[in-house]
Amino acid sequence: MTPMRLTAVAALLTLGIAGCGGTTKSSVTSAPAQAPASSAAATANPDAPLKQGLKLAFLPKQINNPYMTIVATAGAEAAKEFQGEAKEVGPSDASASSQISYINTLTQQGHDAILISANDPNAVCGPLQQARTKGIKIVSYDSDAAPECRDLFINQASSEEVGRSQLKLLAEMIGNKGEIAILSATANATNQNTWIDFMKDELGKPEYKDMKLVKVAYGDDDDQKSFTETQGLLQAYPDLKGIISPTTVGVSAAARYISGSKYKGKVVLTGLGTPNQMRQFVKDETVQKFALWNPKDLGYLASYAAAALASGQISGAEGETFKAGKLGERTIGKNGEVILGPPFTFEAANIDQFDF
Ligand code: RAM
Repeated sequence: MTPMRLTAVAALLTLGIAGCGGTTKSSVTSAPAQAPASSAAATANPDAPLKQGLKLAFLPKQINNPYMTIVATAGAEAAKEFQGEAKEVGPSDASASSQISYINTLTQQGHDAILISANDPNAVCGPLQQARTKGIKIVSYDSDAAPECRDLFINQASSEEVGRSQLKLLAEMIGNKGEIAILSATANATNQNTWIDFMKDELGKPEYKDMKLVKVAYGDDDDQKSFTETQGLLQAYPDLKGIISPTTVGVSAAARYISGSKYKGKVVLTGLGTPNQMRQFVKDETVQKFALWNPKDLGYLASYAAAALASGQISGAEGETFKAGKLGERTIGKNGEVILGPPFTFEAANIDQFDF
């Protein structure tokens, strides 16, 4: 690894360690903040050692998404550090009910913890509750399940910060003027929907009065559908000035479409992408700037959180702390949420320093 790359990775790690206060949409807009249900609260012992031989299972939105693979692979590496193991299983599509049978199977197999990026906050709730009655700890990561169905949510960044900063990034590049559209993942995805609500809220500020959101389209985190939806947006809205795609699948498919079309150089695209998927589109100047966090750190942190829960170090209550290996000590915030750190903006000047 070159010194430059090391510095950049260190910077991303530091961003992760520094963390930032943040709120989920539910704690901002919806009524009573409810503590995650946990019967272990009274018995959590911060000095308990991490148990050895823990069996963790990552259940991503879908398995054929490079972002999800990076997260789960890093989670498995973390598990080795505490002499445990983590596997990844999951559906090939991100539809609302696609994870249910996997939760049921993992429950029967008797894992110590299930880590889930939920395709729908409520569809998975019953099966997750069922798992909890068997003593299995539930950690949502990336995309939350309904808070009453999990012990902890490991959020990659403050949801509010992600949503507002995505809108600001696009606004800067189009001079705060013109029609914009969003190309999202699935219509039920907790994370994208929360971010989009904050984008809309940001758009309501006076400085964006000359910008108009004309459409939210859904590519379902399917590469081909995202590609076709991008084409559809550009044809239906000829005055479109910018697109935000807050999904690694969506933004890379949209970039691929735009790079080979007459819209290249005319329509600004930004969103959340992995540097490896976006590099060629930054190099060919289809995309100037996009954002993300370090997905490896997300998987690593989620594994340590699951181990701390399964070892009785924490119960999921606000204010509890646990040690997350090289990421240091972490504190549980409101609604059982632990935040990894702020998003990071990638562009031509820094993209070659990253390899994920
Ligand atoms: C996709 C998924 C994931 C999201 C990233 C940014 O890979 O939708 O849930 O967090 O994009």
